[in-house]
Amino acid sequence: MSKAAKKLGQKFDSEGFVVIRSLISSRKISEVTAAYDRLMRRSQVSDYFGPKGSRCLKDYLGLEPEMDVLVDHPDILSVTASIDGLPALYTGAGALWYMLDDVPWHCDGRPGRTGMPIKVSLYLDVLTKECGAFRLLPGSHIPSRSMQLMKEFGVWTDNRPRIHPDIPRPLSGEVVVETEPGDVVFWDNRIWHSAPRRLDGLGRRAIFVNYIRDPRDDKSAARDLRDDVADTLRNRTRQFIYPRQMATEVNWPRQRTIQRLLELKVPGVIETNPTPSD
Ligand SMILES: O=C(O)CCC(=O)C(=O)O
Repeated sequence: MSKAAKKLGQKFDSEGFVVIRSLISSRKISEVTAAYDRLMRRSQVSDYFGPKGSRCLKDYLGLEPEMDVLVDHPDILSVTASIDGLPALYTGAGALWYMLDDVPWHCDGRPGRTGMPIKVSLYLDVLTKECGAFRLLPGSHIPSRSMQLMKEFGVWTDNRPRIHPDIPRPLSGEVVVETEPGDVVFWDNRIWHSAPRRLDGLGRRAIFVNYIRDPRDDKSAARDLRDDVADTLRNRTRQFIYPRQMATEVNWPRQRTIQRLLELKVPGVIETNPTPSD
């Protein structure tokens, strides 16, 4: 592993995130943005983060080739390989969001959970400190710190862990991640994070893609990966990660991921019956 990759992995492990500037070319971002705008016509209003009419689309693969290639983008996978030594595995989780609500401070899942999640965010607009930029608390992905935060400042809201609204903002130690289209944020999904809505009344156009580090020969981590995917699929309309069409395309990073997921006996890797075209 190169020195730069080692440094990146160390930063990710200690702080819980890395930002790679201009990882996706501006040409690709224009194509992805056009695909996003078309896809979001199928999105539904979601009150998951609040009542302001944010929109979300979960099962979006297989509808727009430009969006499909993003989950197996070689540059994204190569950053995950720098973090971990092996490319991370796409789990079928993630979503497209048009976020009109403030995303409150929270962590995804139970504070203190173990696991090896890497979440990727791509924001399709310029997001600044004053207008919609992502926030996180470095180091708060570490299970003991996460549990401590929950104990000191947390509250369960609708069964979800959040920082109590009475704790003064900005939080001590929070980092604001300003981004431009093409920048990619890699973050440990256990980290505590938030994002304010934009001030101009428009939504934050965001793409989130979830991966898990390759469990190698750790049997218990492989079981966690299978459970994680099974959980994701249970909450989806579709019961598979890759639509059949995507699984048959010549795309080496994708074929490698599929092969590895099958080896690990992950459920629902490929669609068994193709979706009728609509
Ligand atoms: O809107 C964002 O940037 C963060 C979204 C979020 O909280 C999540 O994906 O869990």
